Amino acid sequence: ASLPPLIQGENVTSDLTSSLGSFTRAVAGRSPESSTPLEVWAGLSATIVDRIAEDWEQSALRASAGRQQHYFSAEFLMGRALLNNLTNLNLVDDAKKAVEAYGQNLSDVLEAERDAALGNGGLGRLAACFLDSCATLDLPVTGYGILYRYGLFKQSFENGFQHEHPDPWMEEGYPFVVRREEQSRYVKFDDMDVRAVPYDMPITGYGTNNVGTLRLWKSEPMEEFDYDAFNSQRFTDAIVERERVADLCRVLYPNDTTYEGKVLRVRQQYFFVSASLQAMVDAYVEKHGDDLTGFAEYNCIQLNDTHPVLAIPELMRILLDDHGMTWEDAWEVTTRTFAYTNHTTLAEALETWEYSIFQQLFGRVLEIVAEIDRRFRIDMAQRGIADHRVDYLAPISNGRIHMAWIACYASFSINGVAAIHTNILKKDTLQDWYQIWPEKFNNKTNGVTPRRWLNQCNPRLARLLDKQVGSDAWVSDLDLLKPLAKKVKGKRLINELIKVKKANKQDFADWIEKRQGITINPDAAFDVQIKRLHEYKRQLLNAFYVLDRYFQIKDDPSLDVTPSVAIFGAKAAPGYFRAKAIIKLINEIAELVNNDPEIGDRLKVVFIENYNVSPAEKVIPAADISEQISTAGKEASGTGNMKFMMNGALTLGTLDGANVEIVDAVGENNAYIFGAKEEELPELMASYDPYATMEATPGLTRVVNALTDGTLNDGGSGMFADIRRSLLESGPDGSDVYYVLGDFASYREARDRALEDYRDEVEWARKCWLNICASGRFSSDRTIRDYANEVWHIEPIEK
Ligand code: 26Y
Repeated sequence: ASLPPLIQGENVTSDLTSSLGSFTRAVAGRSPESSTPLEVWAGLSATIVDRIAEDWEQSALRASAGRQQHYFSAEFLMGRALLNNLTNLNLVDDAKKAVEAYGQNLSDVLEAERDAALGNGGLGRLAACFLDSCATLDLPVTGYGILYRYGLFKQSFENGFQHEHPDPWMEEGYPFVVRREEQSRYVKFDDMDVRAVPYDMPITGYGTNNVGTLRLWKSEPMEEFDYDAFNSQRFTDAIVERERVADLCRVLYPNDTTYEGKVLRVRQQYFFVSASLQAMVDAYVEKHGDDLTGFAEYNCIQLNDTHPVLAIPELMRILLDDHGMTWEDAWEVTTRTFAYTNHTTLAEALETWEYSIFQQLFGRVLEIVAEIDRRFRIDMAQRGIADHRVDYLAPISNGRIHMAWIACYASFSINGVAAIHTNILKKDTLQDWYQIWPEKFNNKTNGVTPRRWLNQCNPRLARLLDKQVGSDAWVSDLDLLKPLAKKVKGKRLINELIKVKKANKQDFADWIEKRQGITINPDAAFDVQIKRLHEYKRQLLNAFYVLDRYFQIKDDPSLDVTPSVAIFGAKAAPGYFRAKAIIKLINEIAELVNNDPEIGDRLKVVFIENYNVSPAEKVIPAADISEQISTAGKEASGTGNMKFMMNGALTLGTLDGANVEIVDAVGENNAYIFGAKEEELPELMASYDPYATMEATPGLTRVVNALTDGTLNDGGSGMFADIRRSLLESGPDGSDVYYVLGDFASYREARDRALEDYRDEVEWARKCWLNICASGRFSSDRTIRDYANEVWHIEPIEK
């Protein structure tokens, strides 16, 4: 059910119109009529914060009355906020009228907003979806992270190469965070003291007046004026010192999956967990007095991967040093407070820090980690665990601190993010821990919020679902779509679905034409792969298919194939050479294919520049085929796969991550599954000869040779030869470890079959409908309910 407006009918509009006028004049210093869309955005956003302020205050009060959950994450990939809030407050129509009253246009105003890109990809976006679900479900949950001054870099293509540019996302002002000066805390490092100032963002829910909080910490100098320093020759030193402190939060590290032991990064991690824990402990003391033995009855902390794991020794430090607890009591509290989510099986993503870094930054925390290590070794010896195993699992070994091991030891819950991923953790990545503490392990398959990823981004489909369900209740209860599956034979319904998809595709075609000057045919099949660029995600496999199809049409210019558009969106970590090579390769293939008149509409390639949350909201509703083609066992879950399913695109994928559960939900006939399975790969790889495989697969040699035979030009960078080497050469950096050539034939067969099936418009749309109706279990509401009931043990707050 939707939220009743605070004031009914016309009053809401006129009220909103007048506050929009006031707030816009306040931020822009001129009338809304002559303001830019960005200024009207700022005015409207401030209007919204003004409207929710009281509910926000009340919600925080109610939440603090009982047991609370705290979500610690170095990343929150929020995207845009205004439309999300307008929708939740049921104010979209009124806002439209208010904006129009000043001769402005709501969609221009909404498009003026910048994405809050405080995250790299899946892990950060998951945190954002979780906050949305927590607010909607009235759960007492607060998010804690870092207010990065620069979000994830902006990507441009120059000559087909990726270039990175800074993203000063809040430099023109950002109304959705409120500075809470009085909630500041001090964070001490051995070489500097820092003031942590929280900026709180309200998180509205759908159909509720509960408003949650995302608390983002900003680092500032301890004192506004260090008079001694400023009144002496040390003036400039003092200024430099101020900047060093502000540097701490300056930038989001753009690596996912490749770990780098950067001192600044560990500083960021300690900074935000220390400030957050201090605030939590202070709040507890204020309510319950300074005996902290009951802390874990009222507080639970979910660690989003290992990035916030320093919270474990830091809570120990606070309990021991600031509150005089014994080690045993403090450890008891700590081990009942933390729960840990793992997001990867890739070895290169596991965080380990050099001992010397801890020594330099926080000697006391290191002492505590060393004591945890000492007691861990005794504990293990008593359990009869062999010395070499103990050494491998210990918090400190080989001069390094192992964050995942600290997390596994101290947390009462350890979870993976899809069924297959949790199983891999148990049998492989974390097998020793599983043997010792099987009861800690549980699975929480990821989910995505149907508010942003269906209701907001795909209004046409949303209104069709309203009609079928009889209300908008599905928006906060996605399982209501399940019984609609039986309507799949209804001709009228399926025709409406076809119309919805067509209109969405036309919108996307218009958008990309305007944005990048590429013309695409909206009747072609839109085949979409959008995600970070990584070898394991195998954008290369997709690119090879495109190249192969290109050669096939060149061989036989009259070839009758289903017209398709291969759409990519991906950023590569700035230091990840091979990922950047694959971006250049796709851009070169696009150049070749799109400019060949003989190819025409049969094949087009689009690379969405600067892919982010907002472009995702444009392309997902328009997609026909969802590319989820990682090497089996490598993608922990994936969440894009779920967004596509919800919007009626069919999965073309391997049995990896949550794809396994998607196929399970929708049935094999309604997805296109290919490739080696996770359990088959070890044996396949043992005898794998990529060169022989290439030669034995028709057409594949020509594709691989195109990398170096002059067909494609890497601008003299040597990048394409490097890609070829990674596939064909033996040795640790070669041998096609992601099995691209091995899966090619099976992938081509499945994609061909999907494109063939696409020709039967009605049959295809039926499969789409079944996907939409089966997507309920991939709502993050389901995921959050499971966390709340099985791990967090929290209840919706009383209103
Ligand atoms: C340590 C640092 C280099 C680092 C920074 C970011 C390591 C990892 C990450 C981000 C990882 C990430 O986004 N993982 C993805 O998490 C999603 C949400 O659970 C999964 O769906 C997806 O499979 C996984 O790759």
